[in-house]
Amino acid sequence: MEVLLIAPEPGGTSIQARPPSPPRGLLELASWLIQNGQEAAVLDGNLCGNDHILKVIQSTSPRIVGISANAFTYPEGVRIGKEAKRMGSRVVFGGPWATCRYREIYTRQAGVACDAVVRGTGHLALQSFIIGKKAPNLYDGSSKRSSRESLRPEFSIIFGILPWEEYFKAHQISKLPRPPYGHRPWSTVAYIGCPWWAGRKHPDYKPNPGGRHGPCVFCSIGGTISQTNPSDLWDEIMVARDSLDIDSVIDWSDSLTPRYLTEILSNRPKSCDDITWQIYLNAGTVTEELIPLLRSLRVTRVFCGFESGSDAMLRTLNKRENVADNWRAFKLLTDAHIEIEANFVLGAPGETRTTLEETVRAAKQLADYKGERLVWCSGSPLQALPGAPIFAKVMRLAGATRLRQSDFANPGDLPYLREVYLRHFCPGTGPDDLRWAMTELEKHSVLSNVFGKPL
Ligand code: B12
Ligand code: SF4
Repeated sequence: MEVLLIAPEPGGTSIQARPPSPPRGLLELASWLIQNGQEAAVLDGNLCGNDHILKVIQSTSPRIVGISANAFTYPEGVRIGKEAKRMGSRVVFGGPWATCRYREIYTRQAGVACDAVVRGTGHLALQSFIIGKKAPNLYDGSSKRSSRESLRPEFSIIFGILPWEEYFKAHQISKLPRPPYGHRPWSTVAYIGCPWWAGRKHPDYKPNPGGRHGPCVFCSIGGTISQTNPSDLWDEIMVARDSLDIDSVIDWSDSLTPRYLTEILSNRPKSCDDITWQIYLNAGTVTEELIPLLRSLRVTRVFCGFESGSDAMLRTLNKRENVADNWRAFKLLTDAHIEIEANFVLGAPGETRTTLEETVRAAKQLADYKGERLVWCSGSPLQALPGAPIFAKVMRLAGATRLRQSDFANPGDLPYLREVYLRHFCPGTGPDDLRWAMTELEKHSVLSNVFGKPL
């Protein structure tokens, strides 16, 4: 085999249960390579297990192994990379963790678990790696820095469906499973990036009424915006419906804007009138004018990061919305019979037991609105991920204590950073209070996990 692209299964058990959601980045890369005459396959450890991946590497000896790494899958990626190198493959890392920690990864793993690291969009850099050429965002130690390339070449996603079929065959899936609650969804990420990162000149940028600019402090997705052409998006959905019998779309884009949603709706082919959607929205974009658009698009569920029930915490997080905005968005969606998944980020700098209590009360107020629980309500402790504004602050503190920034190549250090963070930024609270708030918030969920059994 020429190129094997791998999404490792994360180690540990802290990951939320979700229906199989194909690793879109890798499938796009495989699709791009195939359209350019190369042979490529994708294996997903979340479906087949990492040990199976190791067996496939042993039996097929791919010339190139590409490993996608986020903060939670990187350690397992290193384990797979080491084995692949031992078997004689050339190994390249990419993905969100690799993008942020490329130099540290290379310094520690070159020759052991990898040969190069790609930052940002992978298509052209991966192709360069395969043919032994250089690319600005392909780091192999020969230059001091690597750029964070943001080029996502235009290519037809219809052809891109090919590795999807192969992907499902490789994992012995003939149809996408239907979760016990909801529809049989197709996963898309139509709008990559966020206007809050992109800056004032971007057409979707919305000023912060509080006067501050920049992204939410915990957000690491970066600013480059890449928006799928809406008619290509519908083409992809139609192919997925015909070949995999999907009846809905989950779009994971963090910031689908009203402008882009309007474009999606106005490009909808007649034959897709019955497709339902589950999307992420910022509470601030949910207005009375948006509701008819959401209904026409048949949006059945909205994931909304309300983040906190305390205005002070929302300001610290640099959210555009205050508690009243969140409440207004919630009522508009609920009155329109759209289900809501409410998420809260706990432990922002300055969080105390009192602000956590405000959040728990706010969630109860939402759940009590129509006398029903929320379809999903959860809180997660703020995690300082590389690339997020809060990360630099935590690293400064960590550097002053035990870790140097340059050492930080191992996501195993994240719990340590959390501890540093809580001690310095949240002296008024601690892990016990956070656990208490998480348990209280979950009580307002209908489901025990997002697509799992009702409680
Ligand atoms: C969709 C999504 C999910 C989905 C589907 C994941 C999947 N199977 O792909 C679900 C809900 C399952 C999910 C789960 C989780 N996710 Co998630 N997810 C996303 C999201 C919104 C979009 C990812 C995506 O598909 N992008 C579109 C594709 C085209 O881009 P891409 O994947 O980045 O790939 C491109 C490049 O990165 C690069 N590339 C990627 N891999 C490789 C490999 C090689 C070899 C090369 C050369 C290049 C390369 O090239 C690709 C094409 O340009 C991102 C946020 C974002 N906007 O990126 C978070 C994000 C990736 N998730 C994140 C996290 C933390 C998680 C969870 C741990 C959450 C949790 N606590 O449960 C789990 C982990 C699950 C797992 N098994 O790994 C973080 C990772 C942070 C970090 N620094 O590592 C992100 C960045 C969001 C954030 N900032 O918090 N996630
Ligand atoms: S968390 Fe969402 S709204 Fe905030 S900066 Fe990130 S993508 Fe944008």
